[in-house]
Amino acid sequence: MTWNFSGSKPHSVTVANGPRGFSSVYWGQTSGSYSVTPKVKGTYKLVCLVHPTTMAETLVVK
Ligand SMILES: [Cu+2]
Repeated sequence: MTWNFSGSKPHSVTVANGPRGFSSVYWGQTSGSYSVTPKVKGTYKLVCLVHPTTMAETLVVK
């Protein structure tokens, strides 16, 4: 999985709940990318720590 950051506002991608934790830089990035290869199956609830109430997604690793 790769997330690309662009634009003027910083964002992060962080596991809020799931079988394993991972996170990009918690204060957010405005450029570049973050990659992770989840090796543990399960459901990962992801949030942007800069915008936790409006930016979230679910990743299911089978
Ligand atoms: Cu954000």
